[in-house]
Amino acid sequence: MAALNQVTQITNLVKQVARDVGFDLAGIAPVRDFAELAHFPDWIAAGHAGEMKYMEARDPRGRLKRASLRAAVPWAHSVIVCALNYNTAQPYSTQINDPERGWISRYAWGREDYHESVMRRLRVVDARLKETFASSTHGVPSSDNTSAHRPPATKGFQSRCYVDTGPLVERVYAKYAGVGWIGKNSCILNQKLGSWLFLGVILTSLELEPDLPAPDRCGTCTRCIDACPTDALIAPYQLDSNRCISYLTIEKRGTIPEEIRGGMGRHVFGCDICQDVCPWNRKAPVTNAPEFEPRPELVNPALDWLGQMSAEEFRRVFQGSPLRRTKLTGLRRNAVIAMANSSDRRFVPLLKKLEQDEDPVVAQSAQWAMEKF
Ligand code: B12
Ligand code: SF4
Ligand code: SF4
Repeated sequence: MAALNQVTQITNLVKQVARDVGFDLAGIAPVRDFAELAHFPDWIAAGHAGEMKYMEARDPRGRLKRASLRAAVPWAHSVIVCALNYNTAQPYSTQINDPERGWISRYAWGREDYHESVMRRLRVVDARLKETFASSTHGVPSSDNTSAHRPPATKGFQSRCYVDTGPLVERVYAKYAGVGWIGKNSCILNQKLGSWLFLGVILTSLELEPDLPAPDRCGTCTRCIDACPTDALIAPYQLDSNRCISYLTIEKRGTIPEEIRGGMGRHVFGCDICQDVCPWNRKAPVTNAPEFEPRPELVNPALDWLGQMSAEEFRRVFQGSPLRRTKLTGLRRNAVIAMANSSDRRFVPLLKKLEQDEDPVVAQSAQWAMEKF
């Protein structure tokens, strides 16, 4: 009973510290092979990860690491899932229609990359957990962690923080930590906060008190599936990355297949449509995190600015920003495709110039754009 009380105390403390450092939500999930994870190997086998080879990482026995955290990290017994709201008081992409301007996803308007914002907070929670564990009687102090007679959960303390890169499908663990349900657009939605949430996780060897999974509140709605311009949501809860504008504009290197370019509209980095149309985001509150304050030039940015950007300007403007991921080539390629999709003839002189660009990906995209004009 005494041990149970301590588990409750540590669990409550973890959640309190998570709130203190600015997380909007925090919950605990046990480490299990949840039913949703059975879909992961099928998703990989169907090629829905596109060129994101890191999604296919396998253990020495050939098992997909992300399909089973239990197998990939046997010492982990609980996952602390934290969520940080990044919504700001700006219009949705579906409310804006200026042919000269493109769209950068809502999550990338701030000064700092979310990996850093979330990780910084996770580390504080983790440090507090370590401190508390060291001074508590719950589990075995590290000097005694070689005992072979202890149950695994108390064999010394271990923990690990991840934002994106851990061997787990974060959204499945977020569901079982009660943070939100998995929507038909495959995003985590919270009843009060909507889906403009970043996730971060701490794996721990402690058996913390789990939360209840969040119930699915999508009901009969299919707005996200109907609104996706490239039909990337091939069925409820199933996304084919090869068709997703977010993947194409951020992760895909080289040229983008011609047949899908038309559906990309004026998106130059990421895509928010399947969240913009979601009724649960209609009244989504705004974030308290100062680093997500939008930089005005990135909200609905001018396409000619992005299309002509130099390497030096790219480095300066996007220092510390998530946009570094697409690199200068990717951003200019995307801007050229967006110019073609805008059908605004004012871009013709610039596109003619870009047809001769020294970057072959940009030049090829500009030639295609000119053919469209
Ligand atoms: C790879 C990746 C992508 C890829 C693939 C997306 C995807 N849906 O898988 C791309 C580049 C397209 C992408 C896009 C985006 N991403 Co992303 N991405 C990831 C990453 C690194 C892995 C996701 C993953 O494991 N996918 C594998 C597939 C199989 O998982 P899944 O789609 O979640 O599907 C599960 C369930 O839907 C489930 N399922 C549940 N019920 C049912 C029922 C049936 C019948 C079936 C078949 C399946 C099923 O099965 C799957 C699990 O096996 C995670 C971080 C992480 N480590 O988890 C971030 C993450 C999911 N991304 C995030 C974000 C913010 C985005 C974007 C919004 C960014 C943007 N604005 O452009 C978009 C959203 C697009 C979308 N609708 O999902 C956030 C999501 C936060 C949230 N509120 O949900 C995460 C968690 C990053 C983070 N740390 O905050 N992303
Ligand atoms: S992010 Fe855009 S392209 Fe990807 S599934 Fe959602 S609406 Fe479709
Ligand atoms: S738009 Fe509708 S179906 Fe899609 S995630 Fe939101 S509530 Fe669910």
